[in-house]
Amino acid sequence: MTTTDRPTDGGVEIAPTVEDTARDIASMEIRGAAAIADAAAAALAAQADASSADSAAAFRAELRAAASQLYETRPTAVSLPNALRYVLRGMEGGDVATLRRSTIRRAEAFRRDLEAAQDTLGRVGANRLRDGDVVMTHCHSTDALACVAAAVEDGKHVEAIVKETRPRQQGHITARDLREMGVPVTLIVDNAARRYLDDADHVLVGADSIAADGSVINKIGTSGLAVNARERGVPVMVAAQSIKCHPDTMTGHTVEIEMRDEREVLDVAAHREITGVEPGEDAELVVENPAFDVTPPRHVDAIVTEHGQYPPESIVMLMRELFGETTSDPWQT
Ligand code: RI2
Repeated sequence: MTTTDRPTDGGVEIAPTVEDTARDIASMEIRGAAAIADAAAAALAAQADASSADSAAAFRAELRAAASQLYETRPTAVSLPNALRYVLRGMEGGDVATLRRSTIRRAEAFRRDLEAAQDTLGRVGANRLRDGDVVMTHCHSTDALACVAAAVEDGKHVEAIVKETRPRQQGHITARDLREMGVPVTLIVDNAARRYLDDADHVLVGADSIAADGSVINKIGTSGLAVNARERGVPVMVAAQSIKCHPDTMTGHTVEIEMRDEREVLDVAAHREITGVEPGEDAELVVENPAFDVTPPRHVDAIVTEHGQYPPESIVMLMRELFGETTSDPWQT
């Protein structure tokens, strides 16, 4: 693609990598809060690298437009705006060459820190797992799996009960990753979770966002699992790097829950079978597909981060340290 063919956003040139990344995040080719943040930072670096801006102001405008496009892809995982904010705040310099260098360096630092944070939190989380423990997982979280990986590295025998996680069945990815670690896996349908909780020592999940009051926003079904786990006396452990902390919730904002396409739940053929007509033609059949839910802090035992383990009600202390009072979105200025 030549420079003149490139898609533009409000007259600003957007690099093809940014377009591709935005599309892949929206379609969930790239998914998982940490992977989304990593890809977004890489896309901003690609934008900086590809930029043909002829002034510092034009360069900054390009980066803001790229960040805005990435931001619009999915609303719930705060790791995405946190990544964009981190990279844009590191843009420094009065000329294009310096701006380019600082932006790329900042994106690289973000990606390195992300990986290191996951390793560190994995070691913290592993301390909660004893030799012979069984964890029950929901969806696919690389932060949660890092805890199991570190426990296995420590020589502990860990087994897993893996919920398949409708509608997209990301539990299959979890089962694959765990088997690669040598962890024995029992795969169950979501509806079997309560029955199998009696065999589990921990519920271990990730998070897309953590609110200042300690609420955990994670894949739909997490809150029901946590309520059942509490009733069964099984501790709920949330593995979440600090980039999952949602700064806006410190000032009273709520986290938007993404509603995804109904065809993830009911494909066209199944829809036809039920209604006899095409999707959208029977106004009385409504299919809802929320991607996430909110687990209140009283149903969570510990949030494990790279800064240590927190009771959910104390996570706000970490958030104050990390974010101070600033929660502005630099791509909107
Ligand atoms: P890591 C995923 O969301 C799941 O809800 C998972 O628990 C969370 O992101 C965190 O994943 P989705 O992108 O960052 O599959 O721990 O909708 O990998």
